[in-house]
Amino acid sequence: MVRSKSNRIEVIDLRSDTVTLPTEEMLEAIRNAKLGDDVYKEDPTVNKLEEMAAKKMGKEAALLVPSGTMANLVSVMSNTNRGDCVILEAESHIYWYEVGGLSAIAGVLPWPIKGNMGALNPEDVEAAIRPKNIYFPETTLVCIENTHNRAGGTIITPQQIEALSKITREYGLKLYMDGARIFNAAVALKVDVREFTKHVDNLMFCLSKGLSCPIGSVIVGDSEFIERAKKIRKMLGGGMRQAGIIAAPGIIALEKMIDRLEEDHRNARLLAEGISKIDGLYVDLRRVQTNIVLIEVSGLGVNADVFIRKLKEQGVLALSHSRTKVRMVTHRGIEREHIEKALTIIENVAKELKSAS
Ligand code: TLP
Repeated sequence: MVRSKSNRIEVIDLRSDTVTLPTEEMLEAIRNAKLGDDVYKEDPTVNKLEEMAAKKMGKEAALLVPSGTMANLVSVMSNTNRGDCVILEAESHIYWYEVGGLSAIAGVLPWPIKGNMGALNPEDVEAAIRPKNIYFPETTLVCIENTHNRAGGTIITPQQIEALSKITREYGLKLYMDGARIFNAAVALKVDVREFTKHVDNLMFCLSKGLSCPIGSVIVGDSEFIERAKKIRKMLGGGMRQAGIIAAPGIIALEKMIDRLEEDHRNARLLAEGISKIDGLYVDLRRVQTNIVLIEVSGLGVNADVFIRKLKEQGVLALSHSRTKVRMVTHRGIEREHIEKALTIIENVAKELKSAS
């Protein structure tokens, strides 16, 4: 069991960076936010956040939405017509974790392609574009994810995006980026985020992950696309009224929370390297590029759920990635000291399970 200096029982929550709580400054900003009705475009705080986000991403306009899932759905719908074919990575969040909204609501045909560490190969994308004929749906959109969650927080580099954009432009398709954690990618490569955004037509990023906001994601693109997105957001019930209470911490996130992501990456590296030394556990260190660590536990003779349950009994929380893989994510609530404590617990649990197998 983990105990803090004051002997309180503490949980080390490595399930996701979505568990981060707002800072005191964010709470204060919520309290003091100037508000209005955002459906009438009259919330000054939302307007300010959207302007900041568009500028930061080097695009014309932006739109605040309640969640990353809604951002992806609205964006897919704004980029396509019903019946279109959408190329996306086979383990992308849109395909895996968004309750099939792509087919159930957007009415498009997902065309998944296996990537390499999350990155789509341009030749594979080109080969997957359906030729125009009477039988085939029209391929109109390619989606990428950056960083790639299920691949382990891997970065799709600006060069890789540029190579894809050459194909999408040649064939007249749109290129969309689920950039839920795009600032993690930018901080890790020490480049301006626009290096990633300049080759895509539009994207979304999340405020409510490593950036620590309680709610919110932002869609960014050209003005025409954002106008369409606004209407679709309304149709889906995502038109919000005094949404400045969501935008206010978002402004602080963009001003102050980006650079500190580096600390999460350092902690993830520390965690990954520590775990890779533990008998029975395996981490592919090439994939540990940002704040996600994937751990293969089959060497302990158990599945992911058993390992996660044992860790939880000792106060360390993690999520299942697949039958034999466990995911841990670092974030603002996790300090170096927590990583050191977690490593001791992980090692003890691994020893116990290995000796029993
Ligand atoms: N991901 C969550 C879970 O849904 C798995 C997490 O804990 O990582 N795109 C990407 C790449 C994401 O990782 C997520 C959230 C979303 C979109 C959706 O964001 P929300 O949770 O705000 O709907």
